[in-house]
Amino acid sequence: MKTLTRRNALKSGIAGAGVAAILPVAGQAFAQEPDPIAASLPGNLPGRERRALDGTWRYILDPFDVAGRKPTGRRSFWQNRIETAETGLIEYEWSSSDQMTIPGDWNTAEPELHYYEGPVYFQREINAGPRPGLRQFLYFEAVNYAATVWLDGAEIARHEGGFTPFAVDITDILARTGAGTHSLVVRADSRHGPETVPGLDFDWKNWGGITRSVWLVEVPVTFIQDVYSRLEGDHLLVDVQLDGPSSANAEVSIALTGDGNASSVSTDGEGRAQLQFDVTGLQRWSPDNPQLYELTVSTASDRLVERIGLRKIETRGREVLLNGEPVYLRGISMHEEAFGPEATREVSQAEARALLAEAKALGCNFVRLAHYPHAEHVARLADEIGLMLWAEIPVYWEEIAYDSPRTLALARQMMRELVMRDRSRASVVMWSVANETPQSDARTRFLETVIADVRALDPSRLITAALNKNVDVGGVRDGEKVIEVRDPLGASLDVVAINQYEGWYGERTPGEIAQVSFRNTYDKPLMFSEFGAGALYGHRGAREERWTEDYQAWLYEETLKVVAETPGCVGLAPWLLKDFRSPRRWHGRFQNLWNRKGLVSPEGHRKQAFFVLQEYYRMKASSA
Ligand code: GCB
Repeated sequence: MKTLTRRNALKSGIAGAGVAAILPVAGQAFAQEPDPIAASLPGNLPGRERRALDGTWRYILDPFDVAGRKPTGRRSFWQNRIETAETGLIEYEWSSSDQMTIPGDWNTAEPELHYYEGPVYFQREINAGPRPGLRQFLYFEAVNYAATVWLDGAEIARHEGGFTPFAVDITDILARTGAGTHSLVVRADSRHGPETVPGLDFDWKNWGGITRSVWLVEVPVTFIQDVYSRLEGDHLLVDVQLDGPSSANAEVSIALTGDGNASSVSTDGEGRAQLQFDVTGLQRWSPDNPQLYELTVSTASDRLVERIGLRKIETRGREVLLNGEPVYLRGISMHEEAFGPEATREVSQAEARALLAEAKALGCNFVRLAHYPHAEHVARLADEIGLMLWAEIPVYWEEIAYDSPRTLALARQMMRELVMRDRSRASVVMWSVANETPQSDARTRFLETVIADVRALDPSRLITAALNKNVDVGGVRDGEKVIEVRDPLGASLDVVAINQYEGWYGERTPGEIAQVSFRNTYDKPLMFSEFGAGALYGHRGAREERWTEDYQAWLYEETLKVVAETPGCVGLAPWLLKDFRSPRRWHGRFQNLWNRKGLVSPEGHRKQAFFVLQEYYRMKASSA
């Protein structure tokens, strides 16, 4: 167990920020303030020796949070069983508890947990022991929302944030406890509170549990903790960070397939090295040509292979340039939910591929991953099949405590965990710091702090946020309604993005959308990060009738005309690819606790609006 030091925080990339890697969890979710526990997160997980701890776990539900509130005696679920000495009464024992498959959300796994929000304890046994010359980490890809981890009854980690990974170094523990069977217990608490991220109100289902894979990862004692590569002109810059006792002044070498030249350099006293390659003759990555190269990083004790794409993303005035050429973002927004009548939070590689393939079929070159970090394999798949991505943290709507230092630290931590995980993915072209946040000084300061972190961690990508179109409504000009984008946050963004729902929320019908025009007051690219309408698949009728596919298609037709005419508009990511579960969608006939703004139904049936957008994208692609 390691306590977070300032050095760890610096090493992990935010110079001077002093952000704890693993934060205390909000009062709502935990009774006592836990000690922060941290470990270096081994980056580039798929390139590592690792054993999945997925499969059957036991679980115990604690709906009244008795163990969290009074963590003693009879409800110490981190023990294997509790037996009262005097009476011999067994209060619980893991070996007779219910079973659940991990990864997965409990809402899908058990019908009676469909809307459960609260703590659940999970347990499984792992076979492990000391491994000479190696360090071992327990690595959690995601636990929603707050996690506490115990090994053989001892607490070893806490983490808050339902969508980013965390790891704990268990080398020393295994050295003490020895080889054999160890009991691993995880408490997942899916409740949100006034200071959590997201806060108490959000438009998606709060899928709880160990929602992504758990791994036992092995690395050499001194290992390559992080590799960050990016294009600078015709050079590939590669930053390498070693971790371990022999990190300083160690030789690091790098090779790239297709290049033939290897280069090597020594790390500095902090275990850091930067290497450069001339990649003039190599192909550039793009959605049309998703060429990947193998980057091999080696040290005396470690070797890591990363598949990377070479591409440059930047802005010039009101344009976005991909590899120096203006690009139009033919996008769609998407939640992380698998196809199927039930939907699930756990999206396997195959399911992610199916979702991205549908976006490709729509004619997209861009996907907005809303509203939180999606699984790591999504960006890797997008690298491979050729899609640009927008990646976002769930600073969402107004119920975020913009004045709270705790909430700010949490948002910074989430952003850092996301950026560190994905900053070598060519597909990721934009980081989004927020969605539809209310304008206030506190909000703007909060987000500017997050933005400054992102610029320090990754100067090679664009920064955006989905602004609320209610930013400002300009006056009526020549019978036109001009909506001006003036949110002060725009000053700190590279790409100004707006969500607008003309024709759905508000007074106008789709037929009146043409009366509206949008103007960006910033000399920067503008994109429409959302628009849309609810439609129940198969419900057909007059186009004026809400909830029909016809209404949705009409709204798309009319909105696309306005989008096409908006000056400086670099693209769009309408809301959204597939219908998704949302408990705040109450219409009994049309919604039934689903948000129906998908272009395809939960089972993947295409609605009429799919074809309208597909046609627009065909036209845009052929005129590019
Ligand atoms: C929005 C939100 C999105 C919602 C959508 C809707 O503006 O960003 O999360 O799901 O509207 O359907 O109302």
